[in-house]
Amino acid sequence: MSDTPDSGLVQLLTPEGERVEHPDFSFPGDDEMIAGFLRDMVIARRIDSEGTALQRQGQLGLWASMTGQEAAQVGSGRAAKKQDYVVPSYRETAVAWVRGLDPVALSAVFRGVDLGAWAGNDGNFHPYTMVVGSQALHAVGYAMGITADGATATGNPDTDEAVLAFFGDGATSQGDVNEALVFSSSFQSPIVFLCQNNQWAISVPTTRQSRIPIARRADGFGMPGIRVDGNDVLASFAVTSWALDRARAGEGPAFIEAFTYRMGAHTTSDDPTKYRLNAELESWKLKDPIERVRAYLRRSGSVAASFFDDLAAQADDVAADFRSRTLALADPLLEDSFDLVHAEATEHIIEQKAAYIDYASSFEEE
Ligand SMILES: Cc1ncc(C[n+]2csc(CCOP(=O)(O)OP(=O)(O)O)c2C)c(N)n1
Repeated sequence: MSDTPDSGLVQLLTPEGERVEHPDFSFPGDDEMIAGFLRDMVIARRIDSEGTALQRQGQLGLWASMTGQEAAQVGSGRAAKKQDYVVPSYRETAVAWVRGLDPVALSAVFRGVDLGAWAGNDGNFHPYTMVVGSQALHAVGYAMGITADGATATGNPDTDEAVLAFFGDGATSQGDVNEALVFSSSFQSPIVFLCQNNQWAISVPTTRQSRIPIARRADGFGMPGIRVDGNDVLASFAVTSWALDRARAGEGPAFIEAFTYRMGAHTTSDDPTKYRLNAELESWKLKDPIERVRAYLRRSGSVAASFFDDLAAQADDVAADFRSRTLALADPLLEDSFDLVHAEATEHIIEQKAAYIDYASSFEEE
């Protein structure tokens, strides 16, 4: 692998929407599956733009947009099986969508009305983690637990479990992520690390974080490191499927660098025009993950002419529902947060909850 920024990428669908061969990876699905990927990506982008609009209208405190990263998220998310456990960071809107999480669970967090976030068993999708990179350690701990439970490497690919953990390029500079990589390798845990290299850690470019392609760091931890074109949903699916299959089979962890681009701001609190050149954004627009699949399906003729308009209408419906239910979210009851601390409340937690309710009701009497 050479060291130029976008070298060595696994690609199966070009920006022009043409299928290409790769010596090691191939996409196993048909055009119906590809149309399903497009559906996921279009709807996720629509949820994303609605989330940004809701924040701009003062309805959310913050929103972390993932526009531009749909292929990395849908391809890898769809590669995870139902029994796998998925650990996101905080901008995995499209992964949440493909795991079946209600998008309102995301807006509730960013509206500040959800104290504990969704339970991890909703779509086997762990709650968002705002502390950069810390979830990599939680994910490895979970993967070690899967091994301890004997829930993996039994030889049954329909039930064997693995973990798929997401983080950004900037997170690879965190100690937590490096510790997670060491531990997973030492214990050959069933985990796949999915680094979405969206080129920027807020205002710090990847090139300042790592002097070599990030995937090459995997060598030092003793696991395979693969760079995939993160704007290519077919390649993202193929590479992540391969890595998860080997993790479930007991062959240890793998590291995937999905080379992609955050088209919008880091979050709604950020202004990327302060540090990013417009020419860079324009060049990445030509690699838009959605447009290349649209181009492929148009050319292949495998979907009806009405497919694209119907999909846009469907995405608008999802967004309208997302908006109305977000606006209707109730304020949380603080006492509910006690119920989410442990699977079964301890005596101490029960006491604390009762004391809190007692304390809170003392104000109502005033
Ligand atoms: C431990 C920690 N340090 C700093 C921050 C502030 N912060 C939030 S996001 C971010 C950049 C993360 O960039 P990257 O890992 O590339 O992920 P991306 O946001 O691009 O998806 C930083 C520094 C934080 N949330 N947690």
